Amino acid sequence: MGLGSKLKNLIGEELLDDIQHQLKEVATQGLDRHLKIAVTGLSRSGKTVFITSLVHHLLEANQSRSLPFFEVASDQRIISVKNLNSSSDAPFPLQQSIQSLGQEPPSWPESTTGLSEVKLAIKYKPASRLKRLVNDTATLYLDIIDYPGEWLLDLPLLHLNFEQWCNKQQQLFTLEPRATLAKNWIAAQNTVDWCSPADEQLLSVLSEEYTKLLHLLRNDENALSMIQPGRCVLPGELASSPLLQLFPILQPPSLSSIPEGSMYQLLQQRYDAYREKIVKRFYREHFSRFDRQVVLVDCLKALNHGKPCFDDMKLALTDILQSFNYGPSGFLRRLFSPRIDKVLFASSKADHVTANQHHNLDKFLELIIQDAQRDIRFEGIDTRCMALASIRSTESAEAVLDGQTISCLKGINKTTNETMALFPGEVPTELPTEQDWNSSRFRFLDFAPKKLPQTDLKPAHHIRLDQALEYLTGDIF
Ligand SMILES: Nc1nc2c(ncn2[C@@H]2O[C@H](COP(=O)(O)OP(=O)(O)OP(=O)(O)O)[C@@H](O)[C@H]2O)c(=O)[nH]1
Ligand SMILES: [Mg+2]
Repeated sequence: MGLGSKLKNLIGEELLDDIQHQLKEVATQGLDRHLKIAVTGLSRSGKTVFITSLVHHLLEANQSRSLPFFEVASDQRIISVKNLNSSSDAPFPLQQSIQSLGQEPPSWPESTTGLSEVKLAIKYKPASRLKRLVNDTATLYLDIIDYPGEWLLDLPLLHLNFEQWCNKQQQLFTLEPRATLAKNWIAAQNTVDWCSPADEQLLSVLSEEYTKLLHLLRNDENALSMIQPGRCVLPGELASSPLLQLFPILQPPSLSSIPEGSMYQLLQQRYDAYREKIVKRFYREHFSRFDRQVVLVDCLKALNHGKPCFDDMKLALTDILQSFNYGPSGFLRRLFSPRIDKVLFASSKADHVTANQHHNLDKFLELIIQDAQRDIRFEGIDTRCMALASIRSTESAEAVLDGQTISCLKGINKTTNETMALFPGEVPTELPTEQDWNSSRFRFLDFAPKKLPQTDLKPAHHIRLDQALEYLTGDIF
């Protein structure tokens, strides 16, 4: 009997396979690993706060006990975590964000206007005895990037040509409140002959008006998500570039061929250049080769702003996630070949509801991302939905109403700065009815942050951040 068969008899086939697999992994890769996590989310969904909190907790993970469900930390196997940001061209403003959350009074970090990255080296003791035979310690190099949520909406443009994009936008602009808000802009568009020679002056005026319209659609009152092209509202280093003088034609002429030098052709060329030079470059440089993804969704915003906001958010997220298209034949895979194997859908700001509503929040999140999630699962990628708060800003409280004890929240109102206790209401687990949408039933308040200490972090400073980390990275340690 050969050695292999003897071992198989001794320890069983499954265990032997597992050992062989681990040895092979160690032999081919060593113990150190690189992991790139893509943090995805529409604007104001909580990406920067998530990254700040995650990194802050990780940097303290060898001494604080703030991540009980993150096994490598709770087993006290983290030796040290180092911030490698000094080697980066565009370092994530971690100290600035931590300081704004730790000052008196604390404030949320500013909305992101450009790209930045975090690089961490996490040195730890491997859980597997076998791996420890090879080496006592191992290092996980973790890369995360932060960018304005608006830029994410450009991703779906990569697989639409100008004509297809115009058609999609035309349908979108028939929906309310978009149709009414865009009335003047649509009327101005309709007076233009798109086959006439390009008039740069006119295009500049129309694109300026279009940018103003996009700002109106996404403001706090209208809260729409499907804002394209994203760089028109957040240009970053491209401010005043002619590439951004771009908008869809809502009544495109029926053309067998596009007249040379026409208005139509110029817009089409700008659209193509925008896709090639800006969108494709951004995704090639920053979204290629990521391994895992977090999709942050502000479900409570969708509930607060009613059905048009919910529908628009659902559409935007589905479009974005379908564009990531995780399957082998997906267009992103063909372009950039990411190797993604796990996607965490997280409903951010779970501290805006009472703990007994977290399960509902998970369910409601599923309603928003169900189409995208189905596609991703179909490709064999592991997904999970989870409600979390990167920085917990409220405390649980109880109140007695008509002899009944009800769960409440205590926190500081973000707008008025007043401390208040309130019953925030229930999160539905099914799609609200027309009546529910119209009843103004959902009014979840935004809270100011609670002061975040520089050291001595506690589990009470977040909700489920540790579970998110365990899901995203736990298998590596
Ligand atoms: N209570 C609470 N509020 C949060 C939390 N995370 C984010 N917020 C709120 O959401 C706002 C937006 O969070 P950001 O992290 O800046 O969102 P973002 O996705 O980076 O936004 P852009 O940079 O504009 O794309 C914050 O200013 C807070 O008001 C959280 O964990 N708890
Ligand atoms: Mg941000």
